[in-house]
Amino acid sequence: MNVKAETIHEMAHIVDAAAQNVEPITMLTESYPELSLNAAYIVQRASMQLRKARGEHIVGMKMGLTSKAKMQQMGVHDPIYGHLTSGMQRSSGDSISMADHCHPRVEPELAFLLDDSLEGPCTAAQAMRAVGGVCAALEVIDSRYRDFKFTLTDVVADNASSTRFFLGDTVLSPYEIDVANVGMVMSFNGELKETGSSAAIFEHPARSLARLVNMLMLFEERLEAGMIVLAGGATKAVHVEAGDHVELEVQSLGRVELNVAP
Ligand code: OOG
Ligand code: MG
Repeated sequence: MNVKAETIHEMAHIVDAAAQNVEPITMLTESYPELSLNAAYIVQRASMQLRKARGEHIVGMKMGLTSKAKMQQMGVHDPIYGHLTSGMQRSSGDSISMADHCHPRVEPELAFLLDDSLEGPCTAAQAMRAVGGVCAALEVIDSRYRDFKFTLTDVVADNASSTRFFLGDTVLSPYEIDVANVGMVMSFNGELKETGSSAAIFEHPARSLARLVNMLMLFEERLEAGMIVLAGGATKAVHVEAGDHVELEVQSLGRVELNVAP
């Protein structure tokens, strides 16, 4: 990494301010062409420090771009991870406000609740041993980049577009359901929008979890017991508008919903 610490902090402030002020920015790689993928992950961590300084704490992590549908939609073909903070977490049925977002989209997801810590190297099977519960999840993403367009490096620096996430109330043991292939139906205002299966997430969402753990090895980090991990959108993300009611029904795991304030 040959980007100066000072420059890392400058970039972290830029993405953080864009999120706080709800003002889309041009891609960091346009102003900082020297930004590498690894340095972008350092910018992501530096931006989490800014959130921590405001009282948020890390509650988990998310994988992104883990399904073909998502990769095609964004034109980015490598999986990425981001951090989830206490400030991003909402309960099923809560509302988001358009005023807090540039151009929000929602994604149907599965969440893993970890009973044990996990460190790499690790396989999907080993990763599943640490999972105590699985639940349905809706993730709201909101790129801080203009027109929701970015390179792999840019989206990583922007904490993988994370903004809000909602977990369903039904938590089952991973042994009670076929995690590899649960059906997912996402509706807007009672009208069907996207259907899919957890199989779209790396063919098995546990592979997404293992991939995350292995990616964290570069930073000598691990996942801690109690963390929430979002495995990635099973379908493409769909933009929302004021007044929308979004509902995700996941086979065996029930429903998770959110409202976009009118
Ligand atoms: C990046 C975040 C992708 C997912 O589930 O694939 C993501 C983006 O598309 O803005 O959260
Ligand atoms: Mg997602």
